[in-house]
Amino acid sequence: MDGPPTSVDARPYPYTFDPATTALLIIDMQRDFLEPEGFGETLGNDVSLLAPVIPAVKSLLDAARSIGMTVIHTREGHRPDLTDLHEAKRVRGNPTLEIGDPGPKGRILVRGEYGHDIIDELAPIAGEAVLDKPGKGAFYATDLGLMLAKGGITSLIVTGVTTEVCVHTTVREANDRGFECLVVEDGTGSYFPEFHAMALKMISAQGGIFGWTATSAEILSGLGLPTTTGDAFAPEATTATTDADASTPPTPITTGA
Ligand code: TIU
Repeated sequence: MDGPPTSVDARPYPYTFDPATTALLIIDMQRDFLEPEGFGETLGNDVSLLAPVIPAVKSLLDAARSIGMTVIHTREGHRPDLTDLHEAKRVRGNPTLEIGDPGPKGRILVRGEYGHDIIDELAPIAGEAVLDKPGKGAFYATDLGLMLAKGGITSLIVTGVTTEVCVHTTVREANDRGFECLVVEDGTGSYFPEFHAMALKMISAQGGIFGWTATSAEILSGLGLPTTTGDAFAPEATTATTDADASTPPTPITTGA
């Protein structure tokens, strides 16, 4: 990954970074949020709205793997004994099933359950960190800051769900810790399209108050990697690649042990 810094067309102006000191941060692409009968659905959401995010995240995951860029997957969830679950979070939203209740895909938002894990399309492979977090932000009650410092990471390319909740919280946390953040427009998504659009605007407004936004195609182009489409806003048409590596078991990082 030696060479001049990478420059990506972005909002509010081009984002310049070194892939060697950048991590692809994939926020909470879990069955509990993207598939029926999980946490997202218990909150009353139409989880099918998040499916269009998957190809863009996959294209960046494949790109990061191909150039050896650091990849960190996060998962929102709780210990089986729920000792890390605030009462306020448990009852909030009057869900049809509460966190910890048994559901068709296992206990809702509990670590180790099928529904809590990352969707098959984006399954981590060996060498990629999997960071379990009890809150919305990826820095809260985790060792993410320590991991990034140890890896010499100063810049984050942020993808995942949902834009205005866990992605935004994490980007705000990252800003206050001195990280540069590029949020992927088609690689993030919300149950509320209007919140997604506004959340992206909030990041790049005021000269980039929280960072930058760009499409997955713009990032791939900046990295000198091929995209299958010239239409930056068509995530379903971005590069599809093999899932051959997806069966390799991940290296879980359990925080707060
Ligand atoms: N409900 C919602 O939009 N999001 C979450 O609860 N967590 C994440 O965003 N990951």
